[in-house]
Amino acid sequence: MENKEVFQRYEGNPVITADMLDYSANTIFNPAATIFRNEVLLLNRGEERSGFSHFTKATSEDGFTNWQIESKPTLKPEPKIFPEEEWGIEDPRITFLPEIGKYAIAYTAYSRRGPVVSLALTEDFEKFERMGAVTEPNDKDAALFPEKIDGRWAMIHRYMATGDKKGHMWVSFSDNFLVWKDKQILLKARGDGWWDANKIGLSPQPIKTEKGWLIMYHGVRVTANGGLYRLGLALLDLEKPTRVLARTREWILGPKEEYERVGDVNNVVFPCGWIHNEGDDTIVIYYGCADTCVGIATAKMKDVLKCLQKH
Ligand code: BMA
Repeated sequence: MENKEVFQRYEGNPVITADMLDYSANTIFNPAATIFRNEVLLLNRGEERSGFSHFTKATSEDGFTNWQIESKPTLKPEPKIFPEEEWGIEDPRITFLPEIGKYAIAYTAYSRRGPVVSLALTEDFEKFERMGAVTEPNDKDAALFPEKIDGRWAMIHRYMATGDKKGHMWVSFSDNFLVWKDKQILLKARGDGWWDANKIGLSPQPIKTEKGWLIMYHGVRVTANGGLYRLGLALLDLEKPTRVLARTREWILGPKEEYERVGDVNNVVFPCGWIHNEGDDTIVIYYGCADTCVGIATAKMKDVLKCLQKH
C-alpha cells in the first residue's frame, strides 16, 4: 500500500472509556479537539442508555495521559428550546475563530425530522451561545474554516436530499453564522468499488498548511456486514477552498485493532478533532473507536502532505 502506516496508534489506546465517567453512560466516542488554555481539550460524545447523546469535556496537559473528565455532561440536548435536539446531540467539531476570539462548535442535532447541523459559540467551554439549527435535514459532519474566505465564514458539511443514494461533502458560506448560502459540492463519494463509495463526510476541522487546507474525511463502504468507516485526506486551495488540489486514492487509517473492530458499531474509526503541534510538526488525531471509546493516532505533517503530493 502506497500510504502504509502514516498514522501510528498511541500505545495507551483506548484513552477514554465509559467506565472512566463519574456518571452512567453507555459509551464515549467521536471527540472534537482543540487547544484551550495550553491544554488539549476534547469534547466527547457521550451516549446515554436512552440512546441519546450529549457532550462531555476532557482535558490533558500532554494530550495523551491524565485526562481530567468533567463529572457531568458539559452540553446537553435542550429539546424544549431546540426541538431538533429531541434525540440528542452528536459528533461535535471545534474551530477556533481568531477574528472574534471564540470557538465555534458545529454538531449534529438529531430528531424525528432527521439530522441537522447546529452551531454554538464559546469563549470558555462553560457558557455556550447556542444558535440552534443552521441547515435543513439531512445534514451533518460539519466544521467551520478558522478564517473568512472572500469576506464570509465557510463551513463544510454533508448534505443529503431525501432519496439521495450517495452522500457527498458540500461547502456553504455565511455572513452571520445563522444563514448559510451558495451551497456547492466539494468532494464526491466515489461510488463503484472504491473504499469511499457510498458516503463521505468531513472528520476533523480543516487545518491551514502552507500547501493548502488539509482535510481528513471518513469514507463509508457498505458491505454485507454493514458500513466500513475509514479515513482519507484531501487538500483544498488556500484562497479558493472549493478547488480540490489533491485527494488520497487509498484510505490512510482504517479499523484494525480489536477496539476499532468490535464495539457498539463494529469497524468504525471516526475522528472529530485533531491538533497540529507546530513545534515537532506532529498531527494528533482523536477518534471514536467502534462507537464505543476514544483512541489517539499521530503522524508527521510532512508525511501527511507527502501522501497527498502523490495525487
Ligand atoms: C455516522 C455517525 C457517527 C457514527 C458512525 C458509525 O453516521 O452517526 O456518529 O460514529 O455513523 O456508526
